[in-house]
Amino acid sequence: QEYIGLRCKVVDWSARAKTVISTNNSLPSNADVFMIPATLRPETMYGQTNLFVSYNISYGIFKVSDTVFYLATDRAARNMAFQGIFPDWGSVPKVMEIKGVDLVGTAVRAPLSARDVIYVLPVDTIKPTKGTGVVTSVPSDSPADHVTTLELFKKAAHYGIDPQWVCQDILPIIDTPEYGNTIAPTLVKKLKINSPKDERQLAEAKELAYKVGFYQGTMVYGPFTGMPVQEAKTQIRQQLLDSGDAFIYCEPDGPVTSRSG
Ligand code: ZZB
Repeated sequence: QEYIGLRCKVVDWSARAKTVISTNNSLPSNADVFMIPATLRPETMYGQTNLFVSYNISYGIFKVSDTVFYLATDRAARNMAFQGIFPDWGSVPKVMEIKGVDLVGTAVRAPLSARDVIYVLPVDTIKPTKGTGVVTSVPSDSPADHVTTLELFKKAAHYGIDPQWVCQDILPIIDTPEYGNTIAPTLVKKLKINSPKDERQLAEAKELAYKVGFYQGTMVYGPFTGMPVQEAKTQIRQQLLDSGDAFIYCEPDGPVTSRSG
């Protein structure tokens, strides 16, 4: 599987992250730390509203250069070590660990997002065996992201988050003949999905959203407005790679069950 890893620069750590980082004392004071969501949909990056991390995952911060550090799971870093992303091929330059729960409320700048800064929120649907364990939320085009956003806002107190961190914007990015210009909310209504726990319907909605967006979608936001998604996807991906805002991150095939956290 070939993802792109998006470099989302931390602009303000959550209070808990600040404590963990200063106690740990192994990041230089001038460090730029980037959280790295893995995505297959670069064309939707304009509509990013939040980053999701898992409560239960412990993340690593890895050294890329004297001042640049990436945040992802250990598993993702082990893969990155063999893709020329870190300085020494095959070695994992781990500097410190931080739990997902401590990252919640951190503000990041996400490349291409229409929002200036977006906030990190906790979810429990992230699979530790896929991607980087960090997910960027696009509620206009990802049904799961849309229902998760609604749930987090509705039950902010329960999840221990400030409702102001939940970005409720749904920006039209892709227009489709059948499902309009915000495909995820349309599908969520149509399939009567009420909660992030409706796994079966969400899987169906996800597949439909992928297919319809890719084959029938036209961009309605950004410099590629009017272009079919099939063409714009390649161009936006290339633009992100050329600007250095993203890099290619691949995962080997094979049973994920044989590899641990
Ligand atoms: C932004 C985005 C926008 C995504 C969209 C999807 C959609 P797949 O096809 O199953 O490989 N993702 C990445 N890592 C994880 C993880 N560890 N656990 C759970 N979800 C994860 O899924 C790849 C997509 O799943 C990635 O692309 C990421 O969300 C999420 F409009 O990034 B995506 C209809 C989907 N639309």
